[in-house]
Amino acid sequence: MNIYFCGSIRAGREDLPIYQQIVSVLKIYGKVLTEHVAFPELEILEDALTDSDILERDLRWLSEAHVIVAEVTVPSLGVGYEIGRAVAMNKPVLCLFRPSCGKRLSALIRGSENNRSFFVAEYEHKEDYEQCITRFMNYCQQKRVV
Ligand code: 6IA
Repeated sequence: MNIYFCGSIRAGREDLPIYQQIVSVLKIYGKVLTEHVAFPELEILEDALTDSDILERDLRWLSEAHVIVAEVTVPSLGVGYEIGRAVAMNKPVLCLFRPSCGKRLSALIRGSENNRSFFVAEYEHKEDYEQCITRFMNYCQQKRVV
């Protein structure tokens, strides 16, 4: 299974430790195409690429992905864009949101929830999102998305 993980980069890296943990959970289920989102030294690694190279590469991976998992607590234009493109490609999307951040999730993300192809899960602890990811992956396998 190809998994596309989305998390904030230029919008702020404060949730990086959580992205790292999520990626390690996702790796149980398949290949994480965008593991670099959880790399602390991303800025150095990616310096060789122009922004249009990054966009082109990310869209190629998005089209190769079977499922999308996005951590949406830090509001990121890039993550919102990726989610919108994934929906347009009819890919199943799981958004993970931490309510204790004190902000409300965008209506465009929350409003997309349909419990069929677009899921929003709230979590506070690792066990919560582990469970949500397991349920999402099992659901996608049953639906033969993968
Ligand atoms: O707007 P943001 O930068 O927060 O968007 C983050 C999302 O867009 C992530 O889920 C990534 O998949 C994608 N993305 C945005 N920028 C990059 C990037 N930049 N490299 C790979 N994916 C990206 C290079 C690092 C930069 C700080 C020099």
